[in-house]
This record gives sequence, structure tokens and C-alpha cells, in this order.
Amino acid sequence: MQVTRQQIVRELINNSAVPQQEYASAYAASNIALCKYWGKRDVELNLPVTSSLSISMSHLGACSKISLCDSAEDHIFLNAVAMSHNTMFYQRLVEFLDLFRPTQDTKFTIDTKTNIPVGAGLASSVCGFAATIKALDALFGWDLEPNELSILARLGSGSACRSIYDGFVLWHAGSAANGLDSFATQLEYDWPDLRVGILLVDGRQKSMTSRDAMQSTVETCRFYKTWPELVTTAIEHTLRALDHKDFWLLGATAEANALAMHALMLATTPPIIYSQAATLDYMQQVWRARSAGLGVFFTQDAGPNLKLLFLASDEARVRELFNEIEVVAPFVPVTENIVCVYE
Ligand code: 2P0
Repeated sequence: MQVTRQQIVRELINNSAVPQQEYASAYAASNIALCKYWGKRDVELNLPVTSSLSISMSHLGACSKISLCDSAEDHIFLNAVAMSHNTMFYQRLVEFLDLFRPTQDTKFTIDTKTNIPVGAGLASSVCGFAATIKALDALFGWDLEPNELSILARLGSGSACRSIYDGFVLWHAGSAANGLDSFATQLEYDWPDLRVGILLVDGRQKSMTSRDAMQSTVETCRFYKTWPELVTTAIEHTLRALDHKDFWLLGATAEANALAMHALMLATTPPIIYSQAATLDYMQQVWRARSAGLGVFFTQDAGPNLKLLFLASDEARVRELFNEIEVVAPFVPVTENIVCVYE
């Protein structure tokens, strides 16, 4: 029988009806998968077919400040703008909050701030769910373990479970029907010289959500059965690359994994193509630069934008080739997180 999200929440939380403080806030970084999550074995619980491996984006993320409100409905703000009820952001967050209300009449005010460039293909909702579950944990004093927070964030959005941690993160697929063994953990590697560059092709909202695209791939792509083995091998290679600080293995594995995911989408009925002409131009530019000896690779998610992987020593050359790139140093500590400043 299908396990529901509400059952999982009851399993993990003895829901205290009394907030321990007037409000709580928490930050979560966005994340980019080097080995992708593409396909669910359980749609209700966002349980993946395979494990996936990501890197968190340090200072690019979301902060969520949460309090109870004496109102008939939730009040949700994104960067100080009240979200209208018909936005997907509002609806998905309210649906998520429904799982955690001590009583049905309990309503929340959530003030989410994000510094993620709009439409950069770094879904702010993903780190929004991770920040919100951390803030709820603080508000109600649940004192949950990180793996429990990861499970609960997953109920909002699959890849949100990886945004509970910094650095390299592995989301273990798990096999239990209730998903209590499907959570992310932080990997004990750091790589201070690693850089991720965001290359914006098109910031407009995509026509098909990754949720729908993923489901359509699982249901209609005749090559989908090859995916689990592909990702398993990609994760093994990435872990080896991390062990040996082998940047070329890391980059080549990530790029091939992203291209394989898009190849599956191409073979879906009807076909799904997120790339635009400029995406392909950028890919060719990356390949030309690499043939000329530059260590630069790309990965691509469910959108036309690319994320480049390179090392700090090549940053100047990468910036020369891609003027408009936004560079993130995932392991350089952030001294002041301006996202979390509330008046
Ligand atoms: C990933 N993506 O691993 C993959 C690669 C996009 C491409 O996880 O339906 O928003 O909420 O579980 O997490 C985006 O999908 O999907 C995603 P749901 P989610 O980052």
C-alpha cells in the first residue's frame, strides 16, 4: 500500500504544537548534481530510482524566516514580494507546510530570500524547501538529525534533500517503501580549488517542469533501463576522482552523465529538448577550449543553461572565453551571508 507523506512526517516528528520561539530562520545552499537524479520509483514520496551526487553552491542559496501568523491563510514572501496564490512557488510551499501544521488552522508567515540569479537553472524552490525545513525544526524545537531533515526536505522536492549539507553530497537512493533509507549525507572531501561557473542562456521559465519531464522519461523512454547502471558507474568514477583529486575524471564524468540524461529525454515520447541553439554553441566552445588544453567541462540540468566546472588556476582563462559567467567557489568559506539579513 502507498505510504503517504503525512505518515512519514508523523513517523519522524512528534509534532509539538507550541513554537519554542517567536520566529526562526535558516539558510540552505543550492546544489548542482554531478551525477543526476532523473526518475522516481515513488512519485508521492519523491523516491529516486538511483542515487545521485551533488555539490552545494556555498553562498548561492535561500534563507527562510518562519513564524506563526494569525490569519486564515499562509503569507509567503519571496525577496520581500508577497507571492500570489496562483504561483507555483506559493502552491508548492503551502502543500509542503500542510504536512507540518500542528492543527489545520495553524498558518505561517514565510519570508524567503534568495540571491540566486533569476532563471539561472538553480531552482530557488529546492533550497527554499531545505531552508524551510531547517527553520521549522528550529521554530518547533524538534531537534532532528540531518538525515531526518534530508528526508523531510525530499518530500518537498527530491533534490532538496541534498541542500541540507555543504560540499559534496551523496543522496542514497535507498530501497525501503517508506523511503526512510533515502536521504543525503555529506561526503568527507573538500576541494578548495574547484570552481563552478553558471552560464546563463535563457532566464525565462521553462515550458516543462523537471518533475513532468522526469516522469515522462521514465514512462516512455525505451532506453531508460540503461540509466541506473550509467549513474551507478558515474558515481563510482566521481568518488574515485574525489579520492585522487583527478579533476579531468570528475569533469568528464559529470559532462557525460548530463549528456546521457539529455539523450534519454531526446528519446522520450514526445521528445523533450531543453537545449537551445546558444546551449549547443556554448558546448562547442567548451569542447574547443578543452581540445586546446583547457580543463573545462559542463553539466546541464532541466533547462538550457550550462554550469561549467574548472579549477581556480584556469579561472581567468575561462572568464576570458565566457564573459558573462557567474563563478562560485563551493569550498571558500563565506564570511558574511547577506541572504540571511532581515531587518
Ligand atoms: C538533479 N534535477 O539531480 C536533477 C537533474 C534536474 C536535472 O533534481 O520532482 O525539482 O521535486 O523531485 O528535485 C530537479 O528535480 O524534482 C532535479 P522533484 P526536482 O539535480
